[in-house]
Amino acid sequence: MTDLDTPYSLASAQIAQFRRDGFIKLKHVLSPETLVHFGNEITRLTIELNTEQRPLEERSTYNRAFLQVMNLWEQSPLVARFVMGQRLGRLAADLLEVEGVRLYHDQSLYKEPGGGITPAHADQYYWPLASDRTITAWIPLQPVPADMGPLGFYVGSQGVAFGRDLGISDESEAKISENMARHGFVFEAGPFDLGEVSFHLGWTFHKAGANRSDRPRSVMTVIYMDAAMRLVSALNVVQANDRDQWCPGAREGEVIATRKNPVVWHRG
Ligand SMILES: O=C(O)CCC(=O)C(=O)O
Repeated sequence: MTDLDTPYSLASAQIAQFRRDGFIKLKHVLSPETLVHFGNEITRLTIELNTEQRPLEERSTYNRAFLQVMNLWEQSPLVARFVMGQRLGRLAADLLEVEGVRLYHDQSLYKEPGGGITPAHADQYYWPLASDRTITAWIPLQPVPADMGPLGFYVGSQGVAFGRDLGISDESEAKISENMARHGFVFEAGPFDLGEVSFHLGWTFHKAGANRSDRPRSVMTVIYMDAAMRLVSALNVVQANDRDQWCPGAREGEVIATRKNPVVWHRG
C-alpha cells in the first residue's frame, strides 16, 4: 500500500487551478487494492454504526441524501491508518498552500440506492474556524458514474458570500442554485473513476445528484485544516456543536490542537 504515504506528483499549475477554481479532481490518487482494503472496513463500519433506520420516504431531504457516520478513525485502527495517510495529507497542505494540516474530522457519506440529492451548500457554514484554509478530500470507494450522484462543484464560487449562512436543506438547494445560475457560475459534475479523489475548499459551493442506480455510493471524506488554524466563537448552534464534538477543549483565539486534531502532515 505504498500509495497511502508516498507523494503524489502535483504540478504547480494544478495548485494554481485549485486556487482559482476552489476545487480539483485528481486521477489515480489511490490504487484499487488500497480502496478495497480500507473501503471494505469503512463501509462495514458505516452500516454497523449508522443510526438512521427510517425508510427513505419518511426522512428529510438532508437525511435522504446519505447515511453519515463521523470520525471512523476513532473506531478502527485500520481506518485511522487510512485517514492519517501521508499522500492525502500532503496533497491537502500543498493545495491549501500551508506548512501543514491537521484533521478536523472524517466522515463516511453513504448514498443508498434511491438516496436523494445532496443540496447545494458550503461546508464552512458548520465550522467555527478562523480562516478559509480548510479542505475536504472526497474519496469514492467505487467508481461514481452520473447516475450514482457524483459530487459536483460551482467553479470559482469560493469567494461568494451569498448562501454562506444556509445549512444543507431544500432552502439551500433552491437559493444557492438560483444565485449561482444567475451569476453564471459553471457547475462541474462529471463522474469519478476508481482512484479519483476531489478536493474542495470549505467555502466552495457544491452539491450531488440522487443515486438513481441500484448500487450504494460509498464515499469516505477527510476534512483537513491548516495546522495553525485557530478557533473562533461559534456563529450559530451548529458551529457550537461542531466545536464541542470535533475540537473538545479548544479555546477561542488559540490554535486547535486537541487530541482529536492531530497534525496529519507537515513540511520538513
Ligand atoms: O457526498 C455527498 O453527497 C456530499 C459531500 C459533501 O458535501 C462534502 O463532502 O462536503
